[in-house]
Amino acid sequence: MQTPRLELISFKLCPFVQRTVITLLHKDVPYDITYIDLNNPPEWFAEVSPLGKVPVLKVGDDAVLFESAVIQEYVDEITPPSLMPADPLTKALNRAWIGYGGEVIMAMHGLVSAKDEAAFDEARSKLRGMLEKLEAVHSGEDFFNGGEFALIDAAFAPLFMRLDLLGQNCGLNLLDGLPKLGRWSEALLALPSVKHSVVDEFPQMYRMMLTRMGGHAATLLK
Ligand SMILES: N[C@@H](CCC(=O)N[C@@H](CS)C(=O)NCC(=O)O)C(=O)O
Repeated sequence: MQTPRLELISFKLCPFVQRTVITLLHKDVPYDITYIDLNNPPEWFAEVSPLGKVPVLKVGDDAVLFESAVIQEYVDEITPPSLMPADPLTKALNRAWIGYGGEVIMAMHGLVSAKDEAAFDEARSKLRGMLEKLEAVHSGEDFFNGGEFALIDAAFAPLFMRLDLLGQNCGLNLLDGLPKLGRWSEALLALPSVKHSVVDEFPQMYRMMLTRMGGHAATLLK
């Protein structure tokens, strides 16, 4: 099956966009990418993006998809074989945990944007509690379901890339004592489709973003 023309509207720092890029790279799907600055979006963006958010995937001439988990599944479905588990129950559970992954990403955003130490400590324990829930349901192998990379792994990799940077830049080691997630993170961050899913200057941009946010995390920068 020939894939339609795909254009991804991206913001370089967005973890939800990155889910899509990892899926596209992993499946070797040709696509165009257009970067916007979400802090100063171009006028056309409001017309294209139904909710004013990225990612948005333009498909062919007219269609527009939004919501990262839905975009990931669409890309996966038009490029068989699927990266979703075949068993309906496992597939449904993966979808549920992918949804949870979005909440974990937002909790991480809450941590890096927390204004003072008290808010930061609260956000850190919330995030840590969410990570512990994941540790409890993870396979313990390289990937969420076992030894095979699946769509859920693409959905979580952006989280681990940022947790890794928070460790390097701020000394925050949120995966300490969570061996399954530690192994998962290592396996994901070693994949070419994950490594190449962000621009080369991403680590510097992420650091600058922490500074710009001016929250408690910025005071921890080394
Ligand atoms: N649930 C959405 C979340 C997307 C999202 O929050 N994107 C952020 C950037 S990382 C955004 O566009 N924010 C702009 C806004 O909320 O106005 C998804 O999974 O695609």
